[in-house]
Amino acid sequence: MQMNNLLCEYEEGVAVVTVNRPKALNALNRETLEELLGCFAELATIRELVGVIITGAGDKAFVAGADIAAMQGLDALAGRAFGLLGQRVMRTIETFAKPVIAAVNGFALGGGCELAMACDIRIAAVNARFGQPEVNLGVIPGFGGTQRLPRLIGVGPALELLLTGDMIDADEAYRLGLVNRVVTPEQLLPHCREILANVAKKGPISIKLCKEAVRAGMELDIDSACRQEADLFGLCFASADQKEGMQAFLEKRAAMFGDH
Ligand code: CO8
Repeated sequence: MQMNNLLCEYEEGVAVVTVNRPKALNALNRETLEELLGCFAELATIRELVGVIITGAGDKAFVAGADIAAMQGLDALAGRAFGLLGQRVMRTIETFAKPVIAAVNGFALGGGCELAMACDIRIAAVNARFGQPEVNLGVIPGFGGTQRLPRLIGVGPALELLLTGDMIDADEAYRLGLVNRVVTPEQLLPHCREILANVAKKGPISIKLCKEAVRAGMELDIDSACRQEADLFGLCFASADQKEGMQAFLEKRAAMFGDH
């Protein structure tokens, strides 16, 4: 697939998707969002894919938001359509069958923070900065930020970030639970790869169903979510992974799972 705004490298089970508009601090315009959809559709066809890492080109920004220049002239209908496109991208990532890690290497603002929040795991470099500065621009977050931020860090801290538009550093993002870990810029991609190398050793069916149980369950009431967990737990017993995983444990050897 020909892409003007993304780099997608695939090697040994790991895809690294880099938003590549460094002159605009990797801001998301319509074409970039459409390329993200296309890229994830292609990645979904790679059977051995263990997981995806999303990062930004250059050493300054992960993604500094939706593209303000591209949004400036939109009317209400076009603004809504742009928001819906961004939301579709975030949902595609959130419901992608394999784990997706955000390697946040600089500014993650507005749509960039929303992109990071749609990923399953967020690792930040020490120079990362997070924020939802939409109120500075006379708008509100439109790629799911008003929903994912309170779900991730709680309503009070989320509202403070959303209502002030203030930027926070990586340590504060860690303190709030917005990122899983803070590492040096040099460690960022190697650390994300290490996480996926660890995932690669696990049962591929369990990984897929575990993500599904959490992602779909978070939208349900506790009884329905637990019923769904029981269904997915049951499904594991129809897999070769469960037979191999439990047999290997009892035989005191490492499990040999199939392809991811
Ligand atoms: N969109 C377009 N261009 C951008 C963006 C952006 N979000 N961010 C940076 N750029 C461009 C700058 O215009 C500049 O371009 P040029 O060199 O041509 O002048 C270049 O990137 C470098 O930026 P700066 O010179 O500003 O770099 P600084 O180091 O001085 O500042 C900042 C870095 C603090 C990140 C600053 O660029 C900034 O504040 N950027 C905007 C951040 C922002 O407000 N993001 C939120 C955007 S709104 C959003 O994401 C809403 C999502 C939902 C939309 C729903 C649809 C309706």
